[in-house]
Amino acid sequence: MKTNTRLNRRDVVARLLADRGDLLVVSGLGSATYDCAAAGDDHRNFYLWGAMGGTASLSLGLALAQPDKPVLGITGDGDLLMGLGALTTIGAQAPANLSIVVLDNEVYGETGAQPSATAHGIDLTAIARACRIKALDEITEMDGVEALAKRLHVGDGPLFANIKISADEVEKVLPSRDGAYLRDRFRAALLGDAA
Ligand SMILES: Cc1ncc(C[n+]2csc(CCOP(=O)(O)OP(=O)(O)O)c2C)c(N)n1
Repeated sequence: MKTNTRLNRRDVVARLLADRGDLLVVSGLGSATYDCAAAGDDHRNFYLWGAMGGTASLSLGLALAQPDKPVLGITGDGDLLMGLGALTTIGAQAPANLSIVVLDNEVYGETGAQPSATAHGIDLTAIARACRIKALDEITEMDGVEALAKRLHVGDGPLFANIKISADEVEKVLPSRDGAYLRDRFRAALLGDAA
């Protein structure tokens, strides 16, 4: 059923990570990181606390290094817009195991909700398609999130999805901010004794 209410970011991320299997997750600075932590901290989450614009490129590197594992880069529209060039490299390299998901609230929420380019109609889905990335139609309903959650594991990417979410502020859920710790536990979870 269609609704006029924007999706809640916590509901969206909780659904995407509910049956995560061996999904490796890179989350963008700020809100996307809080959402992933709220869904349940996991050693296979790599939280980007800084490096605005870096989520898509870091996810690409991880996907190329770990071609047998599904990789999800999940971030805000502001973060993706800052590193938009990464989409061209993702399209050129075409890692089948990579998905980039944008939580598009059309603002730079963390710094006071200044409107981003998507508030002015700039179409990230069209940009991803121009980069030869398999972009789903823009998602505005939980049914679409449900379908996306399954696609993350299929391995026929690179996949892109822009999800329109509410710009309402939600409670901050802060995981560790110790970069060395986050790196080491991620490596150990992924590589075991070889880490
Ligand atoms: C290079 C750089 N510029 C600016 C900032 C300040 N900053 C932190 S979060 C943020 C907004 C992020 O917006 P978005 O990715 O859309 O996430 P939202 O908080 O809206 O979910 C900004 C501008 C930063 N951390 N790094």
